[in-house]
Amino acid sequence: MIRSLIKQFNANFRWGVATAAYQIEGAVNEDGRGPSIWDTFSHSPGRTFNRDNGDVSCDHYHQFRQDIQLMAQLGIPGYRFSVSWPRIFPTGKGKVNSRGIDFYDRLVDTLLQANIHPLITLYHWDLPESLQEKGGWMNRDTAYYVRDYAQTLGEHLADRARNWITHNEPWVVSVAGHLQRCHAPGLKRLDKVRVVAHHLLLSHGLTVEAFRASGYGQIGITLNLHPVYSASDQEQDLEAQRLHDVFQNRWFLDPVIRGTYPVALDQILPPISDTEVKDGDLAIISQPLDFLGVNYYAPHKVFYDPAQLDKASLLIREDEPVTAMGWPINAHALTDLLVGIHQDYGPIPLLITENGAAYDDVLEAGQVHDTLRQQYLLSHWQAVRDALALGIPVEGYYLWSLLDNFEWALGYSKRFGIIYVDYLTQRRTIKDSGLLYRNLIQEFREYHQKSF
Ligand code: GCO
Repeated sequence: MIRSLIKQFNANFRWGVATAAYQIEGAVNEDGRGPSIWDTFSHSPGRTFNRDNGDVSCDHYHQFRQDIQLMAQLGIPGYRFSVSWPRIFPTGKGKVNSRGIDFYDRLVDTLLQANIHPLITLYHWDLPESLQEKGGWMNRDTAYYVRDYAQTLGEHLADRARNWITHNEPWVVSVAGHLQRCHAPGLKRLDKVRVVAHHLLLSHGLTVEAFRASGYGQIGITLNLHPVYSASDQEQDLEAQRLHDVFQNRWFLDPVIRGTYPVALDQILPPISDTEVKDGDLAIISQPLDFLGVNYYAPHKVFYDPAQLDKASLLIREDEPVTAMGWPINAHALTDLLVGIHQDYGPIPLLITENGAAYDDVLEAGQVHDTLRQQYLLSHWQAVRDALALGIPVEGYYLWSLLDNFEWALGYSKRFGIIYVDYLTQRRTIKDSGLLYRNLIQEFREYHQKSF
């Protein structure tokens, strides 16, 4: 099965795993790190499951050598991680905290010694709390502080780390953080949500510009994208499909790749003014990228619901297979998504920067038999193969996640790792899915060695 699968992946295909700083590092008060909005949010009553927070998490800040050792043991060639901005600038700007830089220096060096290539996300949601006090993403200045922070990281790491992602899922930051109140900073600002998104995108563009000027390597952005299907072929459901696609996907794809906001966005969200989108902003936002990062977990099937901003609600049938997140499992939709992006947005190289599944894993006699996760992964690797066979330029796949970790508002209740973490002892156990990934990568390597 695996052998026939890997033939479609060329020798340069990048296999990897992904994590994010606040979800794994812990050590929130160490070496001069400042507080982030996720510290504040997770320490506020009622915000996270079980009042869980990232104070200790997987303690990766101290355990990173062991974690890299585990990756090496599995033969994983690529690692996507994010940098904690408040470790570098405890208040978001001003004087660099060199102990923060030192940690990522050690991390990158240790990865390279193990022959693992870093892919660094600059912003995976942990805004320094001091900047939130000045309006956070509602304040245009934040975009410029991102660029300065990014530039600092580039100066220190780009001699060794050559692959960068500006943002992870700016849709989630905008909507979950500033409309639905379920993520930090926990606001409900319908009047500001488009401004928030715009500032996120502006910071992306400014960072790309700075990295190009300094020659820091390859850079792209990661979006959470969902192929959208209609629950029926009735006119109203089709309208819901169209608007949901604009809201969920095109709100971010269009400005980044085409330099425009979709016109239909005005039907969904209050308009944004010319003083907020300044002349030249969209040109900055839409500079050519080296790749588009795609996070894919599940499709959205929608029906017409006039109560929603985008006139769409998700339809999940009771008998449909879902993961522990309640997300429908549909690997074919990943192929559809990749084909659709390619058709609509042109030949930009695609990197799958996240894909994976949560299940209620059980650790028994030192093993985790996560059969359902293995099925999920296999079917999604096949879906990537199918896209490659259709000529879609997919260049890599980063599995979410290396470790079980802090799943944001859901705390430690959801396990996404291919490595099980016992949070009491910090003991790691490779799950069966980890062994499957090892086999895939090993077969891939052997196949390509033979073909040279
Ligand atoms: C996201 C983030 C990850 C999540 C993962 C599972 O997509 O929300 O990038 O941090 O943990 O996607 O929900």
